[in-house]
Amino acid sequence: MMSNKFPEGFLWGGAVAAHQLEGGWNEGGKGISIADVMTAGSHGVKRKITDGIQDGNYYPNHTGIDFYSNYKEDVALFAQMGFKCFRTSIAWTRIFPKGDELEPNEEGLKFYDNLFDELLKYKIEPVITLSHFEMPYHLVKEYGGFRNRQCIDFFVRFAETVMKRYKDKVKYWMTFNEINNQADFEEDLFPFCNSGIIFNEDDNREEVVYQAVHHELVASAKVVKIGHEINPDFKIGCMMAMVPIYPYSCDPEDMMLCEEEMRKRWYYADVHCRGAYGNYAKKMWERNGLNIVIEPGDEQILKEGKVDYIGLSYYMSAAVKANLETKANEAFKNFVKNPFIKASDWGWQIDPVGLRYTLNILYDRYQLPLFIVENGFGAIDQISEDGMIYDDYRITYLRNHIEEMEKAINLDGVNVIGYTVWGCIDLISFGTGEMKKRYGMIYVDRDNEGNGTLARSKKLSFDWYKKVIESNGQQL
Ligand code: P53
Repeated sequence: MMSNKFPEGFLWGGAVAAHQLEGGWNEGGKGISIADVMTAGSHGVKRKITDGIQDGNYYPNHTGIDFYSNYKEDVALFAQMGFKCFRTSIAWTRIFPKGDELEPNEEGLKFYDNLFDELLKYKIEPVITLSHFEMPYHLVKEYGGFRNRQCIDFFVRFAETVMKRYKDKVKYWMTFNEINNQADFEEDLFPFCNSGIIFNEDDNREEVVYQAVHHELVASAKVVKIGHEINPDFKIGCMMAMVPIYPYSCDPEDMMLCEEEMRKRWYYADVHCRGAYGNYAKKMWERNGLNIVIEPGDEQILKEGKVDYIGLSYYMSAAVKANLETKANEAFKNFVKNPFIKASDWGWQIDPVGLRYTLNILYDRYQLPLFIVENGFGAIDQISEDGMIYDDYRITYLRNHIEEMEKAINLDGVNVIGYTVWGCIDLISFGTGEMKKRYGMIYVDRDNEGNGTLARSKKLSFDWYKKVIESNGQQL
């Protein structure tokens, strides 16, 4: 057997986001977040964003899986699996319920004190995303979300407050989750969740989004700088949704299109990691006639706020083809099925080798430590007669991806510092709001309509992952 397959101290663990599991949406002084006005959808049926909370709608994130009251039991299960780290986010609305207050909500701060203490009790390192799709809804209604530059200050105040408060409890931070999702601005969901943007009919969507993105990149850079002043040991990262794009064929046009699609990821990562926009970004503004306001001093801020590592999610790859006659839709017009790989029930194309490829291109480009903070398999789980869930398909998915990550580390020399399984405990799907799209190694008794006891139980993957961690990745 090979030894030292994974570096010592490798951060194995699980990942979640506050709004997808906490529930307690109006408890402890919490304000309404953007996730609280999103209804449930399903594969092919979009979630609705309602104008405030309206009677007669089901809002799955209001209850989540009630981690808010159940966190001790859940953390104990994570500890049983041997987690070295646990990634979650801080609900901004627990700390600043409306977002524009000057003083934080002590009860919200206390909740995360308790959660982090509970994790640290088991030597589980908290890994914290500051904004995972949940800005205060008040900032959306009153300020227009991140299209408004004032949100930079609100975000910085929030970040500074929690970084000071938890400076001895949390070392790993990330600023904005999957900041690049909003590159698909034709969809309402992504700009809303990333930036709190609700479009008006006469908006130039592209300009509105890239302006908001600029504000977020400035806010992120400011927070990186301030964070390092609060505690020089902090590791502060960005977070990228890495769906690598392949050219459908060796047609040079396909290759060039692929390059252009990849810029929808590099655009963000370049600023986070290199401290400046890429050459192609400015050309894109020019060509598309976008007026992006960059205030004096912004470029300096970006330069001084480069991240320490890159957090990334990886679920699937995609392929593009030039000169397609029929286009899927505006946002994904050049996308085609990859005939070499299979897709999940939700159409996500499963591609473990794509993870090795992704780690390589990211590391080559930025030479920064990489942290895979999301990887996992959303599937419909069946409870067997003996009460067990035999999720061997999930084990296969995770094993295949971990094997490719191992190759990136040992064959390619990529510096990967950790790996957290997305939705280690079943939770509300972000994209569809469903419960039945499950990722967990821990089952939660709750269905799409909100029925169920919320009881927790272990799936087959629970003991499997425990062994993976115990053997530091040698036993897969
Ligand atoms: P759900 C698209 C592509 C890659 C990751 O997603 C994505 C998305 C958005 O659907 O989102 C991340 O729950 C996100 C999590 C989310 C997870 O992937 O739609 O950071 O909040 O739950 C899985 O199956």
